[in-house]
Amino acid sequence: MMGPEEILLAEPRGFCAGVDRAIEIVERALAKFGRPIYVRHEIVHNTFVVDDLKSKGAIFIEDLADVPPGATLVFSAHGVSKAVQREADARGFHVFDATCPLVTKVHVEVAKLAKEGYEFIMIGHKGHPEVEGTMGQLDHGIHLVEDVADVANVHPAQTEKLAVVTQTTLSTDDAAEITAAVKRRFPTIRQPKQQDICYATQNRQDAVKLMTQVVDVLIVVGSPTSSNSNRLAELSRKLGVPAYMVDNPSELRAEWLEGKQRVGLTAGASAPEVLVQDVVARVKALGAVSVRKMDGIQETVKFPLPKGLKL
Ligand code: 2E6
Ligand code: F3S
Repeated sequence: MMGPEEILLAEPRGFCAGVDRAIEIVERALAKFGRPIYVRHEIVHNTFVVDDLKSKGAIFIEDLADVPPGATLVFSAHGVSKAVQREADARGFHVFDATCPLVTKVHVEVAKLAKEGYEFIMIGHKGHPEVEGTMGQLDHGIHLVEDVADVANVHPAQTEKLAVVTQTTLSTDDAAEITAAVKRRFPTIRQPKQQDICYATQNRQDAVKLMTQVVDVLIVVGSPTSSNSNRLAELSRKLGVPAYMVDNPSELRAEWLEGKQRVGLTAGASAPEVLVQDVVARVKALGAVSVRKMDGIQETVKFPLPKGLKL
């Protein structure tokens, strides 16, 4: 059976501005305050990133009860609920908030409209920390729908003031379909001026769409917990191209590439480029001779660091 001949790299792929910033916050906190630095939840959903920061002195916890008094604490890029924020304040931790500014934007919108009397339909994945954080901006009046079927089962207290919000890393196609169902049930519902799905999610999914027209198989570098990475593999499969996720290059299996000439390679927004390059080396070792970058848009988004960590 023939092995791979060509590798096509998706553009854009890998780190987004929110992930860059979140990792930088932990690194700078370590440099400025010394180890340990406590981080609530994986700073981003990537095993390599988390292990690297652990080796530098970060301690990852889920429960604030595991943070000693007086410690420095970083909130992950996915954001936190008001309850978590309050608890951290009450315990007097020195907090740095690595919530992606595009997640914070959704939190701010929810808080603002809630003051005006709005209730919300949130489209997202139950149990995901971003969904917990966004829903936890309010103590009531925010109703989660995960799919079109859920839309029939939400029961807001009133329908005059309703707004829709979403998780930032959804499948753009699924979100459009669910939003359409929400609008059919609540025709006057208010939508955000600009969608909540972030630029990085949109761009990585657009790149995979283009790529599936020319590749025989897609490899996605990303951890199993990463929502945006999972959406890339899922999209490829939906478009008829087999896709596999690898958390690290050793997970790549030769049989996935048997009989596949062109191998597409992309990475979720939390997956480091070193892992992509290691996968390239492995696919080359299996026979690929050329590596080509797809054309794609160049991302220039950059977010400032929080006060107290700037150089
Ligand atoms: C924060 C918000 C959105 O699982 P998900 O895709 O949300 O998270 P990561 O850590 O894989 O990606 C970055 C991110 C952080 N996305
Ligand atoms: Fe932010 Fe989107 Fe990245 S919400 S952390 S820019 S995937």
